[in-house]
Amino acid sequence: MASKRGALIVLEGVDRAGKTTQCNKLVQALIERGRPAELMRFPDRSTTIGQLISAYLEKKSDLEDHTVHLLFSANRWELVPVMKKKLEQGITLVVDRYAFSGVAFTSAKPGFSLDWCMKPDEGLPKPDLVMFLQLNPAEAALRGQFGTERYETSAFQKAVHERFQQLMKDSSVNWKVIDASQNIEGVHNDITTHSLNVFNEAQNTPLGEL
Ligand code: DGP
Ligand code: NA
Ligand code: NA
Repeated sequence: MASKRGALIVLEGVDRAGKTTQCNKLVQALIERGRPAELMRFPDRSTTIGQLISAYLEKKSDLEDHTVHLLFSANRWELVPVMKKKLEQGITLVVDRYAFSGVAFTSAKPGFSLDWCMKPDEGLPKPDLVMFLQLNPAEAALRGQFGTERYETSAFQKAVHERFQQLMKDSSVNWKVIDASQNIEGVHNDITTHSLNVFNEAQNTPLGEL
């Protein structure tokens, strides 16, 4: 019998909610507790598909909206063999954005249903836990200016936030809402508690599929 698998833990949220900081801190906290853990992020801009996505986000290229949606999904799919291998080796993956960002961002564009947006990600490894860093748009605005990448406008982020609220109604996904208006350590404590709670269940049940 193989040793126990790692947990698949995802952080989601609108831009400036502090996901990247919190992902890094969670990986460190898990390692300090003797649980092997690694960070992943989507989009992974290092692959060939990731470079197409990166150029699109930096507005160096334009891509048709359905096309870019499928590229983001393909970027997740191409990493699935690596993800499965690490999880089987007992490594917990802390993932900065996943399929839920895919659905929330594309469905915030006119003419895209949630259902259509979810299809390409059907069958991806299902996270044991998805934490949504909740920050209302007004508080997010206090954290400074948006960058210059595509999607980084308050109107679009507000639409994305609404789509996430829709997605969180899906009880087949283990969503936890985190109050991201707390200070960094407060958010970190909540995230660490939820993550440690998920280990027993994750290690005794097979990895699911979206
Ligand atoms: P980040 O590197 O985390 O800042 O993400 C880059 C941007 O891409 C961010 O605005 C969120 C957006 N994004 C992430 N995943 C997807 C996806 O699957 N589809 C779409 N359309 N946008 C995404
Ligand atoms: Na960004
Ligand atoms: Na990302």
